[in-house]
Amino acid sequence: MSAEKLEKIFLSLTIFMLIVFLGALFWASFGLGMHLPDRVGQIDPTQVRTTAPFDNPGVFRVGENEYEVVALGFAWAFQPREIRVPAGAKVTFIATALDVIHGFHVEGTKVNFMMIPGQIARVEAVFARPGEHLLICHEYCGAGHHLMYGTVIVEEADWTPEDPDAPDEEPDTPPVAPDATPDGEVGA
Ligand SMILES: [Cu+2]
Repeated sequence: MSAEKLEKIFLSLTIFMLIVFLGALFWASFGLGMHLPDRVGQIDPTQVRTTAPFDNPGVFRVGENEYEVVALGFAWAFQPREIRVPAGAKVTFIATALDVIHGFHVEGTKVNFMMIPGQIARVEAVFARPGEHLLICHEYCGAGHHLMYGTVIVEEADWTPEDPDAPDEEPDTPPVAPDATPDGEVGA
């Protein structure tokens, strides 16, 4: 085979691969909806605890079917540690870190971003099905990195935080009568 022909084959292969890679990029961003977190703003990283909204981390219902999660990452925990939202709701994560760079990844979903001290990250998500997801830090952040995790609990679509029938309101064990002994005998 002549050198010229070999060259043509390699050139065609190169162009073909470039098209494949570009296609993968377009497919990921437009087909799967993957994109970088919005650039929302910056705050003084030493004043995070006293700067709104991070002075009050938590899960807030902000609309009919809209929730806002104000989250903090620090060595080595997330605040809030448990995030509970209904399926199908629009959930906006607003997050930053207190000390070093941490990661915020909700397993099995596209929620995946870095928590950088003072840099505000904002990510919108909709959890389609009820279930429980592990929330993990995926940026190595020190000796306790492997202990840094939380939980995202996706409730049924009709769940609301005020719902008295919500599972988290129910006690795990039935109440025990005050005069019952461990053997089940009623006090004499
Ligand atoms: Cu970490």
